[in-house]
Formats: sequence, structure tokens, C-alpha cells
Amino acid sequence: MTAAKESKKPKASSPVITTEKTPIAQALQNHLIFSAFKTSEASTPRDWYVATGYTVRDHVVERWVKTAEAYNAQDPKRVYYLSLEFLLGRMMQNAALNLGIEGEVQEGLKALGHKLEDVVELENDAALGNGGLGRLAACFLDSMASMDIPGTGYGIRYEYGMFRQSISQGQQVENPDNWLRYGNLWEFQRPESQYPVRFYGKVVEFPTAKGTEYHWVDAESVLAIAYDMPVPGYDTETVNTLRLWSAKAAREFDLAHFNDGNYEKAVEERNAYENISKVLYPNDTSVLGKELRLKQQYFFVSASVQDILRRFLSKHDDWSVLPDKVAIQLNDTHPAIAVAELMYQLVDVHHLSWEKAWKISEKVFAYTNHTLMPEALETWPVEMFGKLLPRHLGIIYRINHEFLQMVNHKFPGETDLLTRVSIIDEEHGRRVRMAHLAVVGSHTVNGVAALHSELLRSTLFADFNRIFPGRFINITNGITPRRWLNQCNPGLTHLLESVIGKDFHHDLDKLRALEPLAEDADFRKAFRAVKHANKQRLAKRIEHVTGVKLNPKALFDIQIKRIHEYKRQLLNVLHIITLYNRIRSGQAKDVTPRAVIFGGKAAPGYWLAKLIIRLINDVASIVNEDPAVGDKLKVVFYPNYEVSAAELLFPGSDLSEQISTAGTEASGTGNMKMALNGALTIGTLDGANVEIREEVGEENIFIFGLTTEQVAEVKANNYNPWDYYHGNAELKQAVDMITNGFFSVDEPDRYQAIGDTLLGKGDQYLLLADYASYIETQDAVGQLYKNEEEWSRKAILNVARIGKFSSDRTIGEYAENIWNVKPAE
Ligand code: GPQ
Repeated sequence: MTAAKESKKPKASSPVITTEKTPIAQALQNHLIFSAFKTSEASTPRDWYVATGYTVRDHVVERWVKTAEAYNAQDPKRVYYLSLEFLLGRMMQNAALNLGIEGEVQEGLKALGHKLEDVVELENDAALGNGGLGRLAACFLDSMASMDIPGTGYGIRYEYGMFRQSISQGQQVENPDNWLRYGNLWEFQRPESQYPVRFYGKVVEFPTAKGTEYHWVDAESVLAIAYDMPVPGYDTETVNTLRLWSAKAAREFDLAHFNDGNYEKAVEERNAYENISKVLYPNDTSVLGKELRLKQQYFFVSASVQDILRRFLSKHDDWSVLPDKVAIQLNDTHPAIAVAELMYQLVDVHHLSWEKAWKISEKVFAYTNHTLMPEALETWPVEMFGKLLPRHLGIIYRINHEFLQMVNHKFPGETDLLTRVSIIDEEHGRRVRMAHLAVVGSHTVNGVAALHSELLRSTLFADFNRIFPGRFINITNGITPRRWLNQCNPGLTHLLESVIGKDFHHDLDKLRALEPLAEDADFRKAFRAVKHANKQRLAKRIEHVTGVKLNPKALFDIQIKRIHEYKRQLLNVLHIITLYNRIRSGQAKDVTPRAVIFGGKAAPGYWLAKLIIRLINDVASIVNEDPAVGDKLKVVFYPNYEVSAAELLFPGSDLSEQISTAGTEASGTGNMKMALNGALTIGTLDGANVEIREEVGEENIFIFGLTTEQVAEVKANNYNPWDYYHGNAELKQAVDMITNGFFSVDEPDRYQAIGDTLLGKGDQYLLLADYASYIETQDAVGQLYKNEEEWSRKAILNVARIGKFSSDRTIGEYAENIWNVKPAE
């Protein structure tokens, strides 16, 4: 191994840093003047947000500088988490909490006549993601920093994040999320870190003594400019970096057009380049196949790989050391093209031999799969791919050629196998299969919950599991307890600290110490008081946002997640209608009062998901306005579900709806957040629910419905939803009311399509098959809720036993089983 390169620059003296000497109240006043340019008299609430943000940021930056220096000096192996999505939410309060200065900031603001809660509300969410996959990436960043793991996130600085959802006449309306409108004090532009990213052009072959060289020529080029955001760890000096790329035209405009007097055309071309980082695609678990999406993928991957290699080369000149210094995690197949880009960089740019480059590359990449749903598996038409990235298509062909030769050698004569595993799908009009590229190019592939990983090995990747035994592992997802307990639920956090101390902040398994307190009536009472206060806070917000008044004593039954058929919000609606019918017909005299709350966005092009939102709202208006129902049942659709809304909803939940068809939800992470905040789960044996049941005990969770095997069996035996429909009067009545216009009197056939998916088209997600079991289990939920002592006993046990689902545990497993990285000092 060659010696590390000596840094050529003289060592900078440590910066003069003053945050320790400046009391926070003073810093707030200073920043009001110097950063917001306002006197106290002229200040608006937003100015106080700016002053508070800069004050907290100073403390973050102080540690950020030291972390960068330490990493630079130690040159540890680093993890690079490549993801098209980072669903961060708000930054300020989380930073203050992780740094341990939240109390001081609160006090400082109070002394100046302001409340931290109010100031916090003025920050826009950073919504650079769709749902679970993007939020997982954000939780992972928090855990890596908190565990001192040298981890950098790489993604895109979308100018417009996830669309903002409003509800107009019951229907979803999408509005652009102009989150950067008033600037973003959590980002630092890094003009010194910019890279050209090329598209189009052609490949020219040059025969040389060492073999053929390939030159990618006549390409167009766009610049990727880095913006860095700090990722402060909890109770540590470490502040890691999230580096997001923004697209900038390489030239301001084409002078030729300009001189021709065609000014508009010149600017248009510039815009076309800069559109690459303009907007997040709002699709979750499904793909569109648009060229701009492929451009986004290559754009951020190429800039990131160039940046990673530049950092490596600043310290090393022996390429074989690369896997000892670099681990790249592919968050789903969205960045899978990195496999080809690293080969391009190593072979074409840095002139390594193909064989040597491949040996290195194989040790660098790992890939996380987040779904089995066929509509989410990315493939690109070979033609489009080859036009946009001609050299990379050639590289993929060669990777595939060598891979298939190996398979043929290992499994001679199995031609069908070759067809099935080829990176190029030859049967659906020639397409590049990104999942196959990711599997072939990675040393490890993981699923995100035990059941999901098992299904990956036995179904989607069964062939690959034969070819690469041992490559497929499980690492169950987790959530960061900083945001999803400390920050969102201070009431519960303080209660827990008062009885079991603070150990759980560093090891969530320490919540187990709470178990005996489930038997303590005084503690149960205190636990209920916290939940009640959180429900009051939530009810207040819901009334403000939707006008619907909820009784905080009612059972808060909450389903918040993307709207998708497989997640079965419709099954929940069928339960609501059933309850409604029972109440109206007088069969539910002593029914447990419930507030059923939904939240979630539908992909703009997902017509049926949008129709489900509309149905929920139509059902809500009928139920909520029916005097016969009163407080017994309320239905709410909470608009624009986002991270900051989730922070209110999870702590206020009693019942966590995790009701996907078994075998469809890879993991789920909302299930973990709800249990950590003291909700009981009603769920199927799907995703991480299976492991939640194992942890909390089957007597403390409501499991219903078909198992994955039973689902397969029922489908294999010609499932007929009509049999269930005719066999269950309550079910028939509920379905009929949807389809005959009971909830849409002005347009009776509005929900015909829902009737069609449930009955006409065969009920793909088996709602009718699971209905009876769901209703029966919901009845048991309602009964148990009446026994508040038993309910809170179980809820406390859920909190006590949920420690496994900390993302610190998850990241510990990635670090050990995939990345082989250790905490830095
Ligand atoms: N997930 Cl493929 C997304 O949020 N978006 C996606 O595009 C894909 C998966 C989710 C998945 O549905 C959940 O079950 C997981 O808990 C989550 O990823 C994180 O792994």
C-alpha cells in the first residue's frame, strides 16, 4: 500500500469561534440585527425565525468545521449514501435538540418575549422525498452522525420538493412546493465543488497497443454545483454533511444564438439544463419512465462519484485502496447507474484495466431494495438509454456479457436462466433492468424487514440468490428516536426520563426498564395524561385546519401514509361505513367513540388513489354531519401530510393502522413511530409488523387477516371477491353504498371505479377476503379501549419493547455487515 498523500496546503489555524462565550439571548439579538437586519421594534415573527436559525446554526457550524478537520486528519473509511430522496422535514429544532441547546434557545427567546414553538412553525419542511424511502434516508443520516460514523448523503437539491396537497371539494389539488422562496439558511453553496456532467454525444473506438479505448465525444455538458447541509449528531461533536447537487448550465447562454438576435432561444437552452434539478418526481413505489428522471439519476450519480474520487485522490494514489476508504450504498435502484459510472471513471478517465476496475467496484457498492411491487422496478428502454448515455450503455453491455458468461459456466445449459437474469430484458422491447445492474454490481443486497428479505430471496431475486449465495441479507428498518420521540413528544420523553432516567437516549433498548411500570397504576395514569395532552394538541390543530371538532376522549384511529391500493385505505373506509351503519340502525348503543384520521398524498397521475381521497372526504361529510352519529364517529382527512404534520399526529395516536395486504409492504416505518409514541397497532402480518409483534408480544398487538402464504394460496385458488360480498351482509351493504351513490348524491356513479376494482377486476389486494377478520378485530379494539387500564398497560408495553426499531440499531448493522466502517474519533 502506498503512503497517504501529504496535504500540500499549510495547516489552517483553528477558527476563532465565539458561540461558547455568547449567551444565546445575546446571540439572538445580534442575529436579529446582523442577519435579519431588523430592530426589535420593526421585527416580524419571521425575523425571529431567521435570528433563531442563525443562532442555532452557529453552534452547528462550529462542530461541523471540527468534524471536517477530524475526518480530513484521520482519513477514515467513509460511507456515501446515494439517494434521490431525503425527506428531512424541518431542521432548526432538531439541530438545537441534537446539540443539547434546545432549553437555552427556549429560554433566550422567552426572555425576549417569544416562544420557540411559534418560531419553529415558520420553517418550511425540506420535503425532498415522497414517503418512507426518503424519510428512511433522513433517519439514517441522523443515526450515522449520532454514532460518529463518517457518512455523507448525496442527492439532488430540488428547487421544488414534494407537492403541497390541498383539498378542494373533497379532492386533492397539487400545489408547487416553493420551499426556497425565502432562502434556506441550512444550506451552504460550494462553488469550489462543481463538476461537469455529460449527456448525449457518441462513442468513438481507438485501437491501442493495450486494447480498444473508448472516447465519449460530442457530448453536451451541464454543471453540478454542490450545496451542503449540516447533519448534527445527537449528544456528540460530530456534524456530518448532506451534499445536494444543483444543475447549472455550463454556459450562461449560447453566444451563437445571442449574436443571431435569438435571445429567447439562448435562455431556453439554459433552462433546459437547469430543469434537471427543478422538481422531485412525486411518484412513490411506481415509475414513469421519463427521460428527465434518467437525467436526474445520472446527474447526481456522476457528480457524486466524481466528488468521491476527487476526495480519495487527494489522499491516495493506489486505486486498490479505494474499497478500504469508500462504501457506497445505493438507496433503491434510483442511483444504480453508479455501477456503470464508477467503471467509466476508472477505465476511461483514469485508465485502469477493466478487470482491475471491476474488482474494485464490486467491493464498493451495496444495494437496498425497498419493494417487491412490479410497477416500482425500474427499467429503461435501451434506445433512450443509449441516446442519453452511449458510453454507459456500452459499459453495461460488457458487465452483462461477463456476468452471463459466468452464469453459463456455473449453470451450463440453463438458457432460460440467462434470459431471466440478463441485465437487458430482451422480451419487452429491449430494456435495461436497473435492479439486475444493482445486484450484479453490489457485494451485498439487503431487504428492509425480515419477511421482505425472505421474499426477495424466494421470489424476486431467487435466481440471483442461486448465482450469488450469501449476497442477500436482511437489515430491518428503523427510525430515529431523536425526531420521533424527543422532538415530537416532549411530554412522553420527560415522563420516561422521570422514571427510568436518560439511558434510553443512547440505547433505545433501555426502554425495557419501563416494563414493570406497566403494572403501576400511578404511572399508567401519568402516561394517559401525556397521551391526552397530545390528543388535545392534535385536536386543536385538526379543528384549525379542517374545521372538524374532535373529542380528545375518543379513540384516535390513525392511518397516515401515501395513498395506495396496496396499503388499503379502502379497507379502513369499509370499516367506517360499517360502524356508521351500525350506529344508524341502533345496533351500536355503547360503541366506543372513534375519530378516524387519514393523511397522505396520492401521486398526481394515480387516478384511483385520488378517487380514494375523494371518497374519504365524501364519507367524512356524510358521517360528520349526521345528527344520529354525534360524537360516536368522526372522520377526518388531514391535508398535506408531511414530516412536520407527522410530528403532531404520531404522538396523538391511539390506534396505528398498518393494514396492507400481507406480502406487499416491504417494511413500513410509521408502524414503528406510532408504537414508540404509545399507540397500539392493528395490522396484518406484513413488513416490519411481523417483527413488531415478536417484540411487543402477540397479546399487545391486534393482528388480523391472511398471511403471505394464505394470500398466495387464495389467489392460486381462483379468488372470487363476489363470494365474500354475497356471504357478508354488512360488507355488501358498505360496498353497495359506495357504488350506488349514497356518499355522492350529486353524482351517483362517482365511485363506480372503486366497485370495479373491488368486484369487477378481482380485488387484487384482497380487501373483501380480509374484511370480516378486520371488522372483528376492530370490534375487539373498541372493546379494549373501554378498559383504560388494560389499554394503557398494553400501550406502555409497546413503548417499552420497541427499542429494536431505533435506526441506531439499523445503522449499526449496516456498518458491521455491509460497510465495514467504524466510528471516527
Ligand atoms: N418505499 Cl420502492 C417508498 O417509500 N418509496 C419507494 O419508491 C419504494 C419503497 C418504502 C416502502 O414502501 C416501505 O415499506 C418501506 O418502509 C420504506 O420504503 C423504507 O424502506
